[in-house]
Amino acid sequence: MTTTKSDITEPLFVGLDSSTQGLKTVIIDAALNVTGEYGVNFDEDLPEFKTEGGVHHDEDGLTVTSPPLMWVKALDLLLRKMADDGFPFSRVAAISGSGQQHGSVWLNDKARNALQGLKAGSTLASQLRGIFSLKRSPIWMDSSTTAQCEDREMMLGGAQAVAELTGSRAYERFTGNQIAKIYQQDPRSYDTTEHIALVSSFMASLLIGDYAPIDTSDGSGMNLMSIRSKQWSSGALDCTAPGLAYRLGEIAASHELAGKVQGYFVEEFGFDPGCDVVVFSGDNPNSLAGLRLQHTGDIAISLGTSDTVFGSLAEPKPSADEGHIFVNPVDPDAYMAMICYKNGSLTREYVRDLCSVESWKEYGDLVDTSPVGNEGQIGFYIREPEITPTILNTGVHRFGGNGQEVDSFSEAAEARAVLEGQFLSMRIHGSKIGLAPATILATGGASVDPTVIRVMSDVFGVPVFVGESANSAALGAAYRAVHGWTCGKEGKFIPFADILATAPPFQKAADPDMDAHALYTAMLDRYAELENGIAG
Ligand code: 5FX
Repeated sequence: MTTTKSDITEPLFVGLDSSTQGLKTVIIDAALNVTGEYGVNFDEDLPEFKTEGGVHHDEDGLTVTSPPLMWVKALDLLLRKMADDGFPFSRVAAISGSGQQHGSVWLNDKARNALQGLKAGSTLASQLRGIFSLKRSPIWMDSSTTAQCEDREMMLGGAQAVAELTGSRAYERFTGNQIAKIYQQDPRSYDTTEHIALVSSFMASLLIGDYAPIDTSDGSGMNLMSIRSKQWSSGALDCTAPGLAYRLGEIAASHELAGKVQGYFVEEFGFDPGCDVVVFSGDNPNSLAGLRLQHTGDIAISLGTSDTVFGSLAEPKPSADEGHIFVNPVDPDAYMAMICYKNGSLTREYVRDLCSVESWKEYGDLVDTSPVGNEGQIGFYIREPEITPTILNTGVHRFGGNGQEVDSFSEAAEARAVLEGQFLSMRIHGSKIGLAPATILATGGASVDPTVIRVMSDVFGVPVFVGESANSAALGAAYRAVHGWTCGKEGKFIPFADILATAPPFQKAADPDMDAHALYTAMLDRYAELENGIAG
């Protein structure tokens, strides 16, 4: 780790987020106040790439890619917007960033020289358009690599063995399986590739003018890295493609410094030459930092189109059946776990529409007319094929208090069943991957609803806090910029909690009713049994 020195008196810290649909930035000061935000939308601001939602879907319905040059142009445009707004680049002490997880950027043997030799006076894109050995970067929405996943699990001793080694069973979107597919189907492109970056490490590479390392946290989303040794696993590399360790390069802890911003940004935009670039990471790890989940037992439940449950944990407990374990992005000795549900807010809205209510307020009042535990009635609302656990049969399954399947519930029971079912499922599947909440931070649209928060708090038996999640990945990257910069300055690892000491606390929204919690605990086995039955 390089020691840093900065003469900047009122430092600013920049968090960049290269997400699927756009490139955003959140800027904070040393007291962690947000002082500015800027954004570029790929479809609207860069229409020449003809993306929809930032991506291209192939006709096979499985292959999904994005043009990596678009990400370069987006950085040009974003910095230009900031310059036009008079942004004080010279005050930036450190930058870190976030990238959509799993996506990869394939660079040819001209890339390193081009990155190192950038000249002020013309755009990044005009100088870097020739550096890609693949003009279409595979991204996380791609699901075309089932054959490669099957091979990986067979060669490494099964799904659970892959999960134990890399943190997750083989998933189609994970980078190793994407690399294996490209090596098998397009060996020429693989041969002409000198370096394979993640979206996160690629964006950092632009800033430092060299290949930036992949961080251990985003590296955990590749099915290639041992989550325990935090090094590439030779077994996992061997069943992917030859010569891969060289192409992937270095791995670094997420708080380490990747380098200084290169001269191009100093001359072109007025950055301080001492401005540090802290290693970039994935969007989910950055959200963990942005939501300040620094202690074991700090869990966030994000209630969005898809629901996500994630949090910090001390010991990894990988499971082939659900979720992912990543190395923790703010504590190199800890881990984070994450599970995702496809049936989130659209499913809750579907159930609300089944009940004759006009608003979420009326829906909440209706839920309150059915007792906690719903008199043993349990419902499964599978509008979309579910991934946690895998339930491919869509439909609604309702079970009466005696365990018999029934055709309908009263409206009040229906309204309550979807909420209780979703949180019971999160409790069961979260615990299988080691998530044991001490507190929950609820984010996303439905987190403003007091009834939702009450059921969540009672099911888990812990207090629930509420917080902002808009731009949590970019904000997390800005926090990590402060963290990495401080560690660099001190020449040692500083706990992330020390960095966040001045951040305003989240607001408590519910304390659990422990009698209700006991009732939910008593329902867990029956819920799991019924769920097994419908999962088949
Ligand atoms: C996580 O595993 C995912 O695939 C997504 O959340 C992407 O990171 C979105 F960018």
